Amino acid sequence: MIKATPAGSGETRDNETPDRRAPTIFALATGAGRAAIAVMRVSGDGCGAILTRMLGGPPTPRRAVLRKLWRDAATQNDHLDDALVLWFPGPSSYTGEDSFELHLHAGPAIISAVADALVAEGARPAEPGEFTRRAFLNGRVDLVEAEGVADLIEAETEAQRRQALTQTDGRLSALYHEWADRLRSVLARQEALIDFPDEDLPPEVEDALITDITALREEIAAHLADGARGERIRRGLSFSIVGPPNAGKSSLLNWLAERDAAIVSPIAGTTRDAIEVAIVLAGVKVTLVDTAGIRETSDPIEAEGVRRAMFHVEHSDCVVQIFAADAPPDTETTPLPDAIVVCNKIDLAPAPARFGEISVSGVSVRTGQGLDDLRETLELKALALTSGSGAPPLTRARHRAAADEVYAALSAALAQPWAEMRGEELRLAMRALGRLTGEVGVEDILDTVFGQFCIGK
Ligand SMILES: Nc1nc2c(ncn2[C@@H]2O[C@H](COP(=O)(O)OP(=O)(O)OP(=O)(O)O)[C@@H](O)[C@H]2O)c(=O)[nH]1
Ligand SMILES: [Mg+2]
Repeated sequence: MIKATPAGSGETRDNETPDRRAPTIFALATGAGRAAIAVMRVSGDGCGAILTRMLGGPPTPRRAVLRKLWRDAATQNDHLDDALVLWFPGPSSYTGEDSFELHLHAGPAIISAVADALVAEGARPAEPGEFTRRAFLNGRVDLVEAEGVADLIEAETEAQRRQALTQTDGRLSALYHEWADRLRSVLARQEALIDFPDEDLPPEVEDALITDITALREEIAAHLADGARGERIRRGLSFSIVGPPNAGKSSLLNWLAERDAAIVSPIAGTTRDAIEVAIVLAGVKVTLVDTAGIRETSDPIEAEGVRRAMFHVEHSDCVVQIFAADAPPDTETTPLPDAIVVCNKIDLAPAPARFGEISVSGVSVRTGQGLDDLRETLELKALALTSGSGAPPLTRARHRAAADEVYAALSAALAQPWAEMRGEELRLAMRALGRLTGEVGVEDILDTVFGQFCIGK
């Protein structure tokens, strides 16, 4: 017998919709501030009635029509605005519910009068993310796609925009769904092994099962090991500029940032704090960090600056190690691991070709020599840190945690000699994957079991 354990079902979207009625919500879809047009978005069961009250009736679905907007169209009481109206009856709307958009003149008095009228008709202001949350609850998007919508709105750079699109258009979800399909098939076969232990199932069945679990586990491991590429694109990279005092760290930061973000002076020890500036390199968001010159010092403030500089050496995605041509490092000093090494002030003295094993980029921030080449080197580094195989990358800590869990459960399944125990680990993996997209329940697994093996006896 297959035991229909209800575990996991409490984590599906079902528990969020005990009430079938969707209260009507509204929000400005456009930003606040002076503008020509403001778009008011409304969604929920009351939409049809509101359109009747304010327009005299819903217009043709999905067609933009210009209408007079009234507090009460029947009595032609209180003309609010002339608006472009779009009516999206459910379920084929963004939220899956009846919804409409009002393209209003963006005056603050118009917006608040329309909001008042909507409240008078029983609607309430939407919570943050509530439209997309409803889209998820109504099965219009899965969790991963919903997160992609948030990222798309947040996207500041080319790389972030492209990555968010792979999420909203379902490419990342497709990958997770493909894993779920394979896991479901493995689990179904595992259930068969448990249910028919005495029947003559050929040993190849179990061998193929182990092979499939191993293959899926390796694929998830590769996805996890993908250099945190997606998370890096999302939050941006950090590059820190470190080196001895007066090397020209702040000068280089200012040149890359194209503004005087940090104070430059001939006094050694000018920069005492870490100064962060956001720039874009090859379409990737990069936070550049200028740091205090690293040296022995008895000044407690400067010493704290040096400590912070060392922190950034440890925690940056890339370190730009810089020294001045007229004050090259002594033979004891070694380059920082994986650093991009820069020799500045080549207007004063020639740059050495190498520092330890690393080749040196010679520049002069004063004359501009070598700076374009250095920018290109930094762009290539930003690209290298954020590009990978064609597969859509993992983008969030939540996905990483779930994928880690799936990986651990599959590893545990492979280590299990007992079929029953292996089945339990596979179910754990399935549940973790279900949490990722927010949609796999136990019924889902049972359907596949019955469907594949005709167990209905
Ligand atoms: N000749 C020459 N001087 C430069 C060059 N780049 C920077 N300088 C000068 O070197 C001095 C130190 O520059 P900063 O950018 O403040 O150096 P820093 O590494 O930030 O120094 P601290 O903040 O003290 O650690 C300033 O007087 C700059 O004008 C260069 O390429 N050539
Ligand atoms: Mg400085």
